[in-house]
Amino acid sequence: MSAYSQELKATAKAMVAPGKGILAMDESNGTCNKRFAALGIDQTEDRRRAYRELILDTPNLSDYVSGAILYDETIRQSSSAGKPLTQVMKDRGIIIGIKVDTGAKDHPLCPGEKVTEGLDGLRERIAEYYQMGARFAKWRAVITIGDGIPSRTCIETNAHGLARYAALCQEGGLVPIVEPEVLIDGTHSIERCYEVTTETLKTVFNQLYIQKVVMDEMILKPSMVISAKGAATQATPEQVAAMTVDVLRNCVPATVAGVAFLSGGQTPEQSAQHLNIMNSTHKDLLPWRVTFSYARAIQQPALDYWKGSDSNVAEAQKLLRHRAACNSAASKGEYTPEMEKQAVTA
Ligand code: 5MM
Repeated sequence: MSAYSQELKATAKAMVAPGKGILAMDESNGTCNKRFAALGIDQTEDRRRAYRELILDTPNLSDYVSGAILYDETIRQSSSAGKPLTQVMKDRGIIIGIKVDTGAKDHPLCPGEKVTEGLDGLRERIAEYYQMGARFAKWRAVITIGDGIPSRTCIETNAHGLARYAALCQEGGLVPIVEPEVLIDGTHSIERCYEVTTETLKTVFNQLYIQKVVMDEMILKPSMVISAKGAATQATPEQVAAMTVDVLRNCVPATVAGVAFLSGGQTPEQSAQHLNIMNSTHKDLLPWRVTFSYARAIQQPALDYWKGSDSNVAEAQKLLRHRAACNSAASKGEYTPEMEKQAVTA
């Protein structure tokens, strides 16, 4: 048992408090720069800092968001006024989270597959992040569906990595967000996604058990069961919600503190709609709080509007808050498509 056990349980509970989700803003510099480049925004440390300040200093964001996942560069940065961004978060009532994996690299001997790295020195990095105010962490593993993949090797390696990471986090006082993402890329059917997500989650929870990870001191961040982007037939929102809930019920212990989905390339509206159906139609089947931990599905409209210009900050913050509000409603089963049409005035 971790010396931090009571604190971990309280943090995990707060992360998935009713009406709250977790904002993912832990894009590595490479990913952030790619998104900036697409909009003609300068790919500099200062613009990344300004963008992250825009997000974290959004008024009333904590009505909808419990915590935010940062990248290592961000947790060390300060606002334009010289206030550490971690202090901005504390002042705004947002729990500090940190991405601790060092990225998905080519999996040896498994063509087309990835293994997430970052275990070396992780105990020491966790201790430093805890000192800096972080109270939860994230590690993302990716599983690719394709011709003859995923391999059993890839699923096992990634599940083992996730479990080793989660155990180190709990030892060091950070609630682990365990993120096994089955990618939406490709042409596979929703049935194939169901099959692969089942095998992945069963393997991940077996490894978490072997590594003694405590269920009510962790959050699962899964992908939804969905047709691939290039699939000839696209499943309906009702099918996505029903099959996702079915997989979770078959694979995830009821004692897990919460489930917070990634959006994985779905549009902002789809991400909200799918989450909403799970929390309305299937509400009585869910033993956990089921919420969001989206990045693109919350940030994209704000980023598109901001375009790197300081004069656009206030309007971009409204767009960000609006998406957070839509997803907060979806986490309670109260989202309606009409919310999308409402003037963004809040
Ligand atoms: C799957 O990506 C995570 C959730 O984001 P979406 O809701 O957009 O799918 C996200 O937290 C991701 O792990 C970060 O953006 C970091 O990604 P990179 O590729 O920069 O490590």
